[in-house]
Amino acid sequence: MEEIVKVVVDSEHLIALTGAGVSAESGIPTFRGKDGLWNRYRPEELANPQAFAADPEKVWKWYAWRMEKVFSAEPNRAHHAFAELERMGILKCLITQNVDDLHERAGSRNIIHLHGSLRVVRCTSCENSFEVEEPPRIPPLPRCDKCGSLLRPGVVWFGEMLPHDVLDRAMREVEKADVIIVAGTSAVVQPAASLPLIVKRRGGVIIEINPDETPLTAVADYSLRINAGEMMEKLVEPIRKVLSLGTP
Ligand code: BV8
Ligand code: ZN
Repeated sequence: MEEIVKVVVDSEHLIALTGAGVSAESGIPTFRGKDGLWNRYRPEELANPQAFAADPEKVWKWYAWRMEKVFSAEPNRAHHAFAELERMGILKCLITQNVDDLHERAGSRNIIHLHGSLRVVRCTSCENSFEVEEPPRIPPLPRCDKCGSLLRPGVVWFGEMLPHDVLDRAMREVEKADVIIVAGTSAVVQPAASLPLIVKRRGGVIIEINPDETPLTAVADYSLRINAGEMMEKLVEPIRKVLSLGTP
């Protein structure tokens, strides 16, 4: 633990990559875990453009259900710890694969949403895109008030490119990073899963936090079989001491 605290405190440009596991303690189901979303649904059926074109109501009902869960969930200690590390000036950027807004609601500011956000709804035809407080009631299918086309969730589906500006920002961060904390991800979805490898290839350090092993475990410098909330909470205290910051 002390070694990890030292690596984190001595880092020049520490970044984090988070996945669904950091929201698990907030009651948001993960994708590939035992109670994962993909166990009941197949991503091919729902989280891709073909599925939406084939049956927009089914896909929208699934997203409205996920939006309901996320909008009524609370950030957990993992989200709060990441926000605290940013406030301390230790965490420079938080790259997340998650489409929930729990990092924002915990106070994180410098966040890159690789896969979009359930808070965003956008038009399938024109540039219209906006944030929502509530999930849409389905049916009827939500339509754009500018052009009348179908609206869709503001997330990146499988087979869709990540917005280039988002990927550019994430690449710039991994080019600068000397340490990356990878928490709560099964590290299988591309291109997100390649980001920690770029840090590694440049001589950086990977700290993985996950109760299970992942494809990243073999290359991580530290791989901790522990829940993100527990580990992140354990990290913040000693770091605050080392930085001799008083209690907040
Ligand atoms: C793209 C938004 C170019 C939607 C998501 C074959 C080989 C390689 C790649 C591909 C391939 N075939 C297709 C591809 C490309 C594909 C891909 O990577 N597929 C994978 C599955 C093989 N990628 C894409 O399509 C991407 N686009 O590549 O564009 C292109 C263009 C055309 C054709 C081809 C390529 C787009 C990817 C984005 C997809 N959208 N989400 C939505 O959410 O509805 S991805 C989805 O998975 C979520 O966003 C999620 O964030 C992401 C990753 O999942 P995780 O976050 O890792 O969650 P998971 O459940 O998997 O794991 C949770 C982990 O937490 C577990 O390890 C568990 O142990 C751990 N955990 C549990 N509790 C805790 C915990 N950890 C800590 N604490 C706890 N308490
Ligand atoms: Zn429109």
